[in-house]
Amino acid sequence: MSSQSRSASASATTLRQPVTPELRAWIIEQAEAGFTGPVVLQSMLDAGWDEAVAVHAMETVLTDALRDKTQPGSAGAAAPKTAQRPIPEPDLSQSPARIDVGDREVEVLMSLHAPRVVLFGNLLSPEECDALIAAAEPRMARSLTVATRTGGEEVNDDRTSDGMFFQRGENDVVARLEARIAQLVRWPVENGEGLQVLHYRPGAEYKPHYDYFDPEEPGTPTILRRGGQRVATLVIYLNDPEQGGGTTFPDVQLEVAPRRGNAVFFSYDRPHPGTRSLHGGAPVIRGEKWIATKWLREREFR
Ligand code: PD2
Ligand code: ZN
Repeated sequence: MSSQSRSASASATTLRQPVTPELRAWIIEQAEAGFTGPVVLQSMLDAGWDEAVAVHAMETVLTDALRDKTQPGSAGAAAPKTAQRPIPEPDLSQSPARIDVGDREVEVLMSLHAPRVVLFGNLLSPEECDALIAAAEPRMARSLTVATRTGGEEVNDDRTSDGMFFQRGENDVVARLEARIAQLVRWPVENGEGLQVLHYRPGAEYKPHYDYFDPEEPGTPTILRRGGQRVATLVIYLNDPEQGGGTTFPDVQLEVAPRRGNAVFFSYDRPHPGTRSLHGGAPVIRGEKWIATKWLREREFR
C-alpha cells in the first residue's frame, strides 16, 4: 500500500455504514494533497475496501466537503474558512430547458455539481462556428500555455494542437459570443480572457490538467496581476470530429462529446484539486477538432 493510503486500512462492512471521522479526515487529506479521486479510490481498494463501500465513502465525504464550502455555516466544515466569493454560474434554479441570452436561446443539456459542469447546446449557430474558424485559421500556430514557473508562455508537449487568441470584442462574432457567455453564466465580459481557438488534428490531444494557476508555482503571482485567478472555463465546440476528441473529467469518469455549437462550462471556486475540475481533451481519432475556449477570471482581465 502506498504511503498516502496508510490509514485507509480499517475494514468496511456495509455500504450504509457511517463514514468514521478518521476515514473522513483521511479522504480530505488525500484530496488536499492533490491526489485525484481515482488514485484515492485505488488506495482504498488496495487496502482491501469493497469497491461500492469505498465509492460511497468518497462520494459522501467529498460532497459534504464541497457543500460545507458553499454553505459556510453548516456543521463539520472541512474547507478553509475563507469568505465565499461569487463565481460564474448559470441560473438553473428553476431547471430551465433553455436560457435566453439576449439574441439566442441556449439549451441546458446536462448539469453536475461536483465538479461543477454544465453542458449547453445551441450557444453558436453553425454559421457562427464556421466564421470563427475562418477568422482564426490564418493565425494558427503551435499552442502555447501559460508557464506558471516563469509567468511567461511556453510550448507544452501535453497539448499537441495549434491555437490563436482573439482580442476581446475583436470582431462581430467574437463580441456576440462574449456577450452571450456573460449573460449565460452571469459574469462580466471584462473578466474574460481573449477567446482562444484550438485546432486538433488526428492524434492530437490535451492531457488532463487544471485551468487555474498553481498557487505553489513561482510565476503565478505575476500571472494573477492580470485579473486574479481563473474561476471557470467554457470549451465551445466549433465542429463535429468524426471520432474521439471528447472533453474528459477523469475524477468522475465523465466524457463530453464535442458537437458543433455546444459548449461545456465548468467552474472551480478555488485553485485546488478538491474542485475535481481536472479535465482533458481526449485524442482525436478520426477527423479534426476545432474549439474556442473562454477562461473567466475573478476580476477584470486587461
Ligand atoms: O479540447 C478540449 O476539449 C479541452 C480540454 C481541456 C480544452 C481545454 N482543456 C482548454 O482549452 O483548457
Ligand atoms: Zn483546460
